[in-house]
Amino acid sequence: MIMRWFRKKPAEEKTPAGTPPEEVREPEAEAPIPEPAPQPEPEAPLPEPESVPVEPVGVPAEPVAVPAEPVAVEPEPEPEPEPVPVAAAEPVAEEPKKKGWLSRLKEGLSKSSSKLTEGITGIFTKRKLDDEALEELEELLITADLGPATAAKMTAELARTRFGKEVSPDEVKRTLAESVARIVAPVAQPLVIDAGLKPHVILLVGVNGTGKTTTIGKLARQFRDEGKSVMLAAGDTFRAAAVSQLQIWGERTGCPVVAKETGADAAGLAFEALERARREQVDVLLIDTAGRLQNKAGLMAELEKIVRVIKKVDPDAPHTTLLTLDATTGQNAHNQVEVFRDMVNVSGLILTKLDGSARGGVLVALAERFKLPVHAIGVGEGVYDLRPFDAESFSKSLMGIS
Ligand SMILES: Nc1nc2c(ncn2[C@@H]2O[C@H](COP(=O)(O)OP(=O)(O)OP(=O)(O)O)[C@@H](O)[C@H]2O)c(=O)[nH]1
Ligand SMILES: [Mg+2]
Repeated sequence: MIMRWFRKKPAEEKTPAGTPPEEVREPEAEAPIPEPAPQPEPEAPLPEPESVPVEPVGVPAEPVAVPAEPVAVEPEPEPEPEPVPVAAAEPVAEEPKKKGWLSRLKEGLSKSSSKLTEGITGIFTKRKLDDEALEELEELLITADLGPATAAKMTAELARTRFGKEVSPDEVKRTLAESVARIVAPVAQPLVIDAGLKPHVILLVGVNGTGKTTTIGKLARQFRDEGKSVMLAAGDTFRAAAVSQLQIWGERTGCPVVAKETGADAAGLAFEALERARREQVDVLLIDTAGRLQNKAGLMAELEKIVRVIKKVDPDAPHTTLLTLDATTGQNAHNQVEVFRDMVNVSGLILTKLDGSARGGVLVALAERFKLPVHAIGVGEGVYDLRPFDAESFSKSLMGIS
């Protein structure tokens, strides 16, 4: 049976919210993320590609089906953190009942929409839709990160029916919102969890700071609210802080976290997590990964290895590979899609930090160019600030239409 990961009735009406982990950093600045500064790459901790740890950490000994390959046994298995009881999980930081998700979305997109609506009002107050106005509009759309191709397409659509006529800013906004909705509708696809898979494996990939770990926490909350059992795997073994950040999300959402010491083999950890999730018949396994791009070859090797190793447990896993993109990076997001699409089989996108960005238009350009499903958007750091991506409400919110 297939189930949607969100329901019509917003989860926040039923469940108290959590807070973002203490570890979380300040929201990113408006400027595009620069290429990460070179740092020493922890090549050393990565064992040979085909070595697979067989000792599940801290779980009852049970024969593990290991592929017929050389096997590296972890010398000193780390005790696995105990699953946290659901009841103990919920410090409440938000009051989600106060706001409906539409107003939250609108508020989240306000930086992007105010830029667009102010620009449109400036161009179209008592003005005919002539070539000059179209050019100004096209430029505005480009500066709002909709990209040259999308901007040209949208202005052409407007010109087709309105050229030479006097148009009001509201009319322009409505027409543009319709164009945006048409462009993004095909990619607005909810993330579907296959209840027949135990677990449905979701791998989170993306550049550092784009919101992988936070998105895992938000998704875990939503799946838990739907009554699913969820396990988290701290596949970013590069930094100790990354592991503890995920553990905090695990506590707050009542999900067990499979983690190992810093520098442990991420693929081995993912393998163990999947074995355990299978044994425990967990519905969803969310695997976090490191996002450093300073050594693209190293990252690619690690991600490919994670995928290769978990396929030994389930040839169809990961069933979903989500790329998180930080909306504040604007056009840089295009490069990130290209890079990660080449590394792993990205099945869908999650655009984060739309709330902190005037560059929400980039989503439209990405939809037009890559046609990858956009499953959800992040409009804040809170646990409920991940919204399913809906074409109509997004396009209206982006154009500041009630
Ligand atoms: N405003 C806002 N902040 C967000 C959103 N999503 C994530 N963040 C914040 O962005 C920062 C980075 O998020 P992480 O989840 O740690 O990003 P990451 O991709 O796991 O980063 P690495 O582990 O370094 O690769 C944190 O401070 C988050 O709270 C969002 O939708 N809106
Ligand atoms: Mg992280």
